[in-house]
Amino acid sequence: MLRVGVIGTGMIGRDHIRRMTRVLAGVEVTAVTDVDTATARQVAAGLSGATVHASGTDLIADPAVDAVVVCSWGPTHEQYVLGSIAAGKPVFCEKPLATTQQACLRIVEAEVGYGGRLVQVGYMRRYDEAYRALKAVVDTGELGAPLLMHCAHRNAAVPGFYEKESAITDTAVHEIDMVRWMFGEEVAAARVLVPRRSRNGGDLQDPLLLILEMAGGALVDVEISVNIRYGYDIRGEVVGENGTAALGELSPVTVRRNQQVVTPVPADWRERFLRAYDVELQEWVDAITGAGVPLGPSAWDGYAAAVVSDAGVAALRSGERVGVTLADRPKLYTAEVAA
Ligand code: NAD
Ligand code: ISE
Repeated sequence: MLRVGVIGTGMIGRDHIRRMTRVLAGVEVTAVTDVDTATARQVAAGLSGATVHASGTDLIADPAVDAVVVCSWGPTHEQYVLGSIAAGKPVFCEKPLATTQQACLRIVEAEVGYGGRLVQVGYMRRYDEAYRALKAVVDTGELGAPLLMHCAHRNAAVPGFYEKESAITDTAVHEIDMVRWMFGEEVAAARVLVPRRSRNGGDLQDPLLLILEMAGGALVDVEISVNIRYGYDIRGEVVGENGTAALGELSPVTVRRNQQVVTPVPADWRERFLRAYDVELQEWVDAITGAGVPLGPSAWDGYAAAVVSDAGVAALRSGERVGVTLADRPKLYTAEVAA
């Protein structure tokens, strides 16, 4: 049984605790912490015998914690991931790995210094049935070379702390990771086009159109709309030389009634990616309890996503095309996405 400590008991922290205690096998939550101590205590009250720690640092040091799950706000991730590496404990960190590429590189360097993989980043789309099916089609080569991918990432609404750049650093960062994985190559450059502003978004520039140039020449466009009200809608279509392939409609039911056809749209990411998060964390638990090494998105993937995300932010600010330059990839990550 893998004994996990969870840092951050907000929305996704509670959701991951629910799945680790009620859905997944081979894992128990033995410790929690949150700067909002009342929330952590409330969550622990629903668990059998979980310790509430005063800080993430205390939780990492707890001998009853074999592995750490970081679900606190992005700017706190670096500290807890570095702390886990220093303690030699596997750490699953929600995206983003850290909020700057420099911080991500420090994590990569710490892991390389440790001499083996300990870090996995929460890019759960790689575990989604629809994305996996889409990648399987692309990998057969039956579409020919991929030329374009059209994506839409639509949120019904976003929280108050969401800032101008969050559309790229917090939201489109999922597509940034996904296209590196989908095409097995790095992103070479980013551009951002700014359309007319939605009145639903207040001061935010919403929507945005992010254009990614892949190293192999394919172009990816990502519509990022984060106040679209009608629901949480994730789309993706690959255009190849001989055909196209798209994520399917995800609702298991369509209702025809009163001269209308109604297909439900998920409310948010918890509903849309429910199964993907389950598979992601179950595979992580199995890998850690098995060979002791995580197999999912690595610290290098987290770093690469941060560099592209920074390029996207620079492109948004300047209106220019911004190239992506990655550091040399350490040998520890050589089996990863080809440059
Ligand atoms: P949230 O605000 O609901 O929860 C974050 C929690 O972290 C809060 O309870 C806060 O008090 C706590 N916290 C902040 N600083 C802390 C610290 N130093 N130590 C301990 N606890 C601390 O936010 P959320 O929506 O749950 O997001 C948390 C993280 O998960 C973010 O990095 C976010 O990007 C990521 N996330 C990922 C997905 C996904 O689809 N993979 C979805 C939502 C959120
Ligand atoms: C949130 O943090 C997530 O990661 C969701 O998957 C994404 O859709 C949302 O835009 C982010 O704010």
